[in-house]
Amino acid sequence: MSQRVSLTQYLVEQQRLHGHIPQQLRLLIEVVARACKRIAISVNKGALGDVLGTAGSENVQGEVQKKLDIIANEVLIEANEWGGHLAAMASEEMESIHLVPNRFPQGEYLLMFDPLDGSSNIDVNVSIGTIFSVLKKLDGSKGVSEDDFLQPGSAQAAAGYCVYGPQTTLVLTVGDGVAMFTLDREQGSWVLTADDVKIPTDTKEFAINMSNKRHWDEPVTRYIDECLAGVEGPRGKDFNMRWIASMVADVHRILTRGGIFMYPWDKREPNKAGKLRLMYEANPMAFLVEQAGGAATNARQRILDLQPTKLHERVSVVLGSKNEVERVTRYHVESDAAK
Ligand code: P6P
Repeated sequence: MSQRVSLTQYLVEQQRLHGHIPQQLRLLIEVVARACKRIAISVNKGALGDVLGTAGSENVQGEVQKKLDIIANEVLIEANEWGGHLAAMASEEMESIHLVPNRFPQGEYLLMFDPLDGSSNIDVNVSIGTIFSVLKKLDGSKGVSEDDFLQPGSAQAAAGYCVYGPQTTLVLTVGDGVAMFTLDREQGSWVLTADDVKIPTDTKEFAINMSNKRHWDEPVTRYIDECLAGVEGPRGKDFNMRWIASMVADVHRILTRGGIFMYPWDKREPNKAGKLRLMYEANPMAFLVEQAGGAATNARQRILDLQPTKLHERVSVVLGSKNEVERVTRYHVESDAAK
């Protein structure tokens, strides 16, 4: 990519070419991108800043909050409150929605985020990230309530993540393909480094937490055992495994070179559909993956078709290279039909 294209130039060009990035959405994306730059500064401080370790509190998920979870959440709230593009926000770190205070102009968009995904990796210097999803407020709805957020992932206006790794990279879709922007630290600007990102339809690389194997449902065990059987087995090829325990990093690898990511339902907590959250993890990642030619299901249905019933709803996730996701989904459908 010869000529450097900034995030703003990219968004203006997308608006000129495709006309579906209204001013408010463009401002929203640029504000979120600026907040991610601010979070990256805190992440990169590590032990040199007061950002490592736990905050001594739990979030609505019952998870111990890391200091950076809270810092990142506050950065996103403060950055997005005043611009006039939002009506409300929702976060993995907050039990209920956060309304834009009346002293600020009210916008028409709803922003959801996991401010710092992969927190268990913070203290060991492994890639982590921020995930965000954008919806429009339902037409004609008076005020804003949690119900306004309960829209299927197919309604998203935009989605993306920022991965804080060897590079700080913002990955974005507004419904017309996937683009990647690398942070130029000297200039402090986002530079377009990949557009029209495509996930290969086949892969030899799977990502799953193997330590949960004894808890999996039969179709998951069948699929992974076939991968492990390698070239002598039914797949006729050897597979590699990766598990970073940071969804953002695993998805970034899949967007970059293909693969399949699975966090399926398992017997440990049978009443929970899965570990990952639908509104601000599965939906934005599913939007990105589909826009890059991949697939994303809950092992039976397309994730973007799921009708949410509550803000912090959990879901089983199978996403990545289309042919592999379809195979896993088929195994679940066949298993259900045989019951
Ligand atoms: P486990 C991080 O906590 C996260 O929500 C995802 O980013 C990641 O894929 C998953 O949980 C890791 O879960 O059970 O392997 O620690």
